[in-house]
Amino acid sequence: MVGFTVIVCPFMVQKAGADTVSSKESKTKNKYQRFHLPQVLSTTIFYLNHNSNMDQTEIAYELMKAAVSGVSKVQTLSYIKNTFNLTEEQLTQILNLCNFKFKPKQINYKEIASREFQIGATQHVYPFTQFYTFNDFLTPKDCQTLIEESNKKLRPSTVSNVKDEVILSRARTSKTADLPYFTSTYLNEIDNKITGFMGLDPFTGEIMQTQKYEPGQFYKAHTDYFYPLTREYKTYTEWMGQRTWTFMLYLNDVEEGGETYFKHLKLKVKPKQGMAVFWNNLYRNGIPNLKTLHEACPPVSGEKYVITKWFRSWPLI
Ligand SMILES: O=C(O)CCC(=O)C(=O)O
Repeated sequence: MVGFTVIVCPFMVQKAGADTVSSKESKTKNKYQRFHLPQVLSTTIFYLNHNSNMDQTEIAYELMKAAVSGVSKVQTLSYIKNTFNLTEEQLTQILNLCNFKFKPKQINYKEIASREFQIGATQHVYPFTQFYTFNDFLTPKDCQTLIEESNKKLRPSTVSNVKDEVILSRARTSKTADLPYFTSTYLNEIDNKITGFMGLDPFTGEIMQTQKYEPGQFYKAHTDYFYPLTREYKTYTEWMGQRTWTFMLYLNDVEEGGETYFKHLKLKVKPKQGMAVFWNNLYRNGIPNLKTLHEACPPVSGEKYVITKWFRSWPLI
């Protein structure tokens, strides 16, 4: 268990071997790996635009990019309406152009949970909780490139709220950078690598984000899933549904501190450059798993950069 400070870990650690990858699973992975996401996005909009003028098409493309990034419906629509100064009617027309899928009647959470990862993935066994690590997922060079990319775009980190407004919180003092795959070939390659590794539908993935912590900065205990039966849940899950898997990647070693602490698993993960940590936020039946509650401890000395990519339960396109 290199790279971990385990306070008390009562459960076994298990390596996932190549022979555990079923042929059905491999086919699913290959099917998804064929996608080139920016291309799919522009092709989709191209075929939808035959009834619209160029301006509408461009606005619809902007809307679609925000939506597939994982931005909530309420924030996306208000951003598009205000930026392009649209009436309600124009907004509706443009939204219709995107031809988004509706929420499926049933979501197959068992299928989402049924991941078999490539050789080298280590499963940390806890009852009913899927938690894994993978060393050297990215090279030090890629980590450095992503740090440099992120440094150009940092903004204060925000927290979720009912209206999905930009809200800062004393519980989260880090900085965030958005890394959308449709803005560069390089980011698309990295994003594809993550999505291919997870074997999930690429359009269930939110865009990658970097979180940067300076000494003393933190993100207090939180869950990545949205709490069902709350107004906030409705806001964030109307498009793309509940968060399912979290894929997290440490971009640098941290001199001291900066661990990710899963209090209910009694597990403290020490950042290690290139190492991925990924877990299912839900039980296999789709019910949120409180044991995935975690916090980002403040670095004591040295900075910390981590990439997060969240997956959802259904795709819009
Ligand atoms: O930085 C970490 O260790 C955890 C990050 C995190 O929990 C988040 O961004 O949701």
